[in-house]
Amino acid sequence: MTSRKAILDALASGPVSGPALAEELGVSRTAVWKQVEVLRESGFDIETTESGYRIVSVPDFCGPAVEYGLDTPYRVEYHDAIASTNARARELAKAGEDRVVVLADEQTAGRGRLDRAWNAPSGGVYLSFVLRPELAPMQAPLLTLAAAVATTRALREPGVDAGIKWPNDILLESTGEKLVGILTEMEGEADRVSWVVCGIGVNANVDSEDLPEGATSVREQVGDIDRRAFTQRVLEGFDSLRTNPDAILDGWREGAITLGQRVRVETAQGEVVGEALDIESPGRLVIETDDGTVRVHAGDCEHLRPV
Ligand code: BT5
Repeated sequence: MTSRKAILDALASGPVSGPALAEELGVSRTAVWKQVEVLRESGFDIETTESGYRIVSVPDFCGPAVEYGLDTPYRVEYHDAIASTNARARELAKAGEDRVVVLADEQTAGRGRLDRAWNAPSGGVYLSFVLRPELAPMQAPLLTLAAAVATTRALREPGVDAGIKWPNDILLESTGEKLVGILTEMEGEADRVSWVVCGIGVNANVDSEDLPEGATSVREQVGDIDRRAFTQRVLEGFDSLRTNPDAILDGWREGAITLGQRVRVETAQGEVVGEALDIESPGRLVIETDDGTVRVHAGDCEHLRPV
């Protein structure tokens, strides 16, 4: 754990003196003082009282703000603007990092799947986490499903009518407009993932004029949200799911709008049309077609009206 996160954790439960902090964390008093100054510079209002340092207020949206009170051990690297949080997360992954989240207010070269572009104006939540899970590469799609489930739950909390379209787009249930895109990248051997980067782009506090056609934002639906709390819910929700495939699949079924729908899926092997029946590990969609049951692993999915 970074000393910044350790200090934030210690201060979360009330005032602590500099010497007590230094002793608890096994660092010098000067190191504590320096970290407190860094936190002040990033926008924390920290009072020095008789009983020690006390956090009076937390900045809106930055790395330490998301780390403060976060109930899962991630380091958060925040950027006001960056080309792509996934690109930065890949660099960190290649350098051996684990459990880091790259978070940004704006991306200037956000990426979708298949080299498509992702519009990422200021006010969104763009995050990519780096993990080194004990996982076979074949199982990695489960992590993407877990990210979709956690993000959908976090969106439903403030009342956004969000649902998951297979495999991992999050749409407004009533209109089908897109709210969130997810892009997972990984590197590994045949039997073992070396790292996974899972990127989530949420149209949060942005105007829909700044988004492509067919997209909507949280602002447009329910007004602005607290992006700090939202990011924390996503990270905590993801972490509580990610090692439990049954919970991921149940959560996905509960959040999905694709099941029970007539769909057309473009796969590398051709088009599959039929009724989406279920999801199976690690993310296969089970489709009832005129020629029997077909299972698809990947592809672009379109919801069709019932015929
Ligand atoms: C996705 O791709 O939906 C995955 C997007 C992942 C973005 C995140 S942001 C954090 C991290 N860092 C990155 O650089 N990327 C990840 P795909 O299914 O290929 O959808 C892309 C298509 O969605 C585009 O071709 C547009 O039609 C549309 N689109 C682009 N920007 C959008 C937006 N902000 N909201 C809704 N739709 C958008």
